[in-house]
Amino acid sequence: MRTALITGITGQDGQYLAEHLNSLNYKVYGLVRGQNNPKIEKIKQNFPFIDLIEGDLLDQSSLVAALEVTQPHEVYNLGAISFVALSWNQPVNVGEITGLGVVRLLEAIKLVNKKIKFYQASSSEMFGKVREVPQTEETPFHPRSPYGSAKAYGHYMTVNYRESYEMFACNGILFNHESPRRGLEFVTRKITNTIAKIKLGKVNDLSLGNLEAKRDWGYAGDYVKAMHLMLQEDKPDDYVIATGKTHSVKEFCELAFGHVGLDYKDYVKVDPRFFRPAEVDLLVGDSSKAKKKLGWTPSVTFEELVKMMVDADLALEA
Ligand code: NAP
Ligand code: G4F
Repeated sequence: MRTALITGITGQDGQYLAEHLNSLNYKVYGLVRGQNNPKIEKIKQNFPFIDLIEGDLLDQSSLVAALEVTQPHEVYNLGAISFVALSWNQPVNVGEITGLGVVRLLEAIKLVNKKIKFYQASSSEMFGKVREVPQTEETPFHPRSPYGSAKAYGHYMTVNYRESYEMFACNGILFNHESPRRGLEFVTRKITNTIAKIKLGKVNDLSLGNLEAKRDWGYAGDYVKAMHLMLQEDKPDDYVIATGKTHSVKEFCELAFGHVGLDYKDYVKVDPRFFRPAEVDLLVGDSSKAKKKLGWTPSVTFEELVKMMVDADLALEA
C-alpha cells in the first residue's frame, strides 16, 4: 500500500486530496498543528480514514518526527498562510511558514529518506504583474505580495533540492481553484456565502474591493488530481494547472447573483478597505504541458463552479 503525508490537511485542498488518495487506496496521514485547533475535530468526524499526526511547518524537529513515524512514499506540502491580503499584515510570519516552511520540509526529507517524492503547492500569484498572457511554466515571476514572494522562494528551493540532491521534487503552479470548502475569506466563497445570507434575509448587502481583477478559476476537486499525477511521472518537473479562461470578480458576481434571480448591482458595495496595496490584475494559465504529459484536463466549467458554490451555501445557510 502506498502512503502519503499531507500538510495543510485542514484546508480546502488537503481535504480533496485526502479523499482522492483514499479512493486510490493510499494510506493517508495529515499533519495538524496547534494545541486546540477547532478544525481538527471536523477532520476527524468527516474523514475518519485520515491518520492525524502533530507537527508544524515552523518546527523542524516536528517535521523530521512526522516523516520518521509515517514513512511516506509521497509528501504533499499544502500547508501555508494562503490568504494574500493577510500577507501584507504578517509578512514575516508568511515568510516563515509559506516560504521557509518548504525548506524545513525538504531538509527533513533529505535527512530521513531522500527517495520520498515531494509536491510543493506553488501558486499563480508568483506571476503577479504578468510578463505574458497566458502564463506558462516559462513565464518569469513578478510577485506583487509578501505571499507571492514567499511562494516564489519555496518554488525555487524545490527546484534547487531537485537539482542539488536528485530529489523527486515537483512544483504545481496552480491557478485559483475553488469549491464549497473554500475558506470564507476568499472572494468567491465570500460572494456565494453572502448571497445565500441575502436570499435568506440574514444580511442586506455585500462589501467587496476591486471588482475588475481577473482570475482563472477552476474546481479544487479537479486540481488535486493533477498534484497526484505529477508524482507518478518518471521524472520530477513543474506544471501549470489552470482552465485557460479568465473572468473578473464582477463577472463572478453577475453569474452568482443571477443564479438566484438577483441583480448584483442592487447588493454589491465597493469598500476601499478590501483593496490591496498592490494588485494582481490578470491571471490566465496555459496548462498544455500538464495536458500533454499528465493527461490532465479540468472537468468543471466556470458556470458550473459558480452554481455549485451558490447551491452549497444556500443549503448550508438554510
Ligand atoms: P487553505 O485552505 O488556506 O489551507 C491552508 C492550510 O495550511 C491549513 O490546513 C492550515 O492549517 C495549514 N497551515 C497554516 N500554517 C501552518 C503551519 N505553520 N504548519 C502547518 N500547517 C499550516 O489553503 P488551500 O486553498 O487548501 O491551498 C493549499 C495550498 O495551495 C496552500 O499552500 C496555498 O497557498 C496553495 N495554493 C492555493 C491555491 C488556491 O486557489 N486554493 C492556488 C495556488 C496555490 P490550520 O488549520 O492549522 O490553520
Ligand atoms: O479570492 P482572493 O482572495 O484570491 P487571490 O488573492 O487570487 O489568492 C488565491 O489564489 C492564489 C492563486 O492565484 C493562491 F495562491 C492564494 O493562496 C489564494 O488561494 O482574491 C481574488 C481577487 C483579488 O484580485 C482581490 O483583490 O478578488 C479581489 N477581491 C475583490 N474584493 C477580493 C475582494 N478578494 C477578497 N478576498 N475579498 C474581497 O472582498
